[in-house]
Amino acid sequence: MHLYSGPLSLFARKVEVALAEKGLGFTRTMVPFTQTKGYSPKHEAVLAANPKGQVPVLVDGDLTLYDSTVILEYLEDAYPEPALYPTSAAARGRCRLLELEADEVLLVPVRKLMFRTEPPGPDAARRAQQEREASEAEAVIGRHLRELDRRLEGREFLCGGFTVADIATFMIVHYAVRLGGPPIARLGNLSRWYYQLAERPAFAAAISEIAAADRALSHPVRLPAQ
Ligand SMILES: N[C@@H](CCC(=O)N[C@@H](CS)C(=O)NCC(=O)O)C(=O)O
Repeated sequence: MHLYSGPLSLFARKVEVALAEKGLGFTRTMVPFTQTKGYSPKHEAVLAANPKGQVPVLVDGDLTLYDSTVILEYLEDAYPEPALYPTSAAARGRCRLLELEADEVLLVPVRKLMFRTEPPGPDAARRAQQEREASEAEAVIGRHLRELDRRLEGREFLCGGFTVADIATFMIVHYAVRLGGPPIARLGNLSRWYYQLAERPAFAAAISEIAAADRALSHPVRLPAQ
């Protein structure tokens, strides 16, 4: 299998973690990314494979797929062991919804913090406006994190065993933390879950590569005390 990934793409990291958790080998192309130009100019193979021009793109033999959720579902169908989804229809539905909440709901306010890794431009008023919007977004993120903390009360994972819901939620929580979002230390259930996942080799590798990419590419973010 071959994966088109990005150094700071949380969606591509979801796929990398799923591949590693399933013990599947793959080769990888890291598409170019900078904090000033983003993914522009886009990688030709990604443009050819994905009308949205986004990573991740996975090639498995003569099959080419894009979108992390579609890719994770394919991996489960094609390589079922170890399973990354629960077995019952209801539990699978809940698990998919939690993945969607991470990828599409919590992403919205987390996006508002992403300017912090860009080099500060000369326009101080714009930066101040971005910081005001970021603090509104942080309030939304804080509420979402407290809800996750409640959901994890008495639970090791978000839906039964370890699933794609944990992978997607971990990635967006990790991005919120890395972008200077609300600290998770006082949320006992959430931080226990987060640090346990961070020790799994697939997650540890992703965290370490994201940190290396930040050192190489990103403006340093001042993180609040945890
Ligand atoms: N829903 C898609 C989102 C993919 C996505 O947003 N990819 C970003 C990197 S994290 C990208 O390639 N952005 C470039 C662009 O949108 O032009 C997925 O789950 O794969």
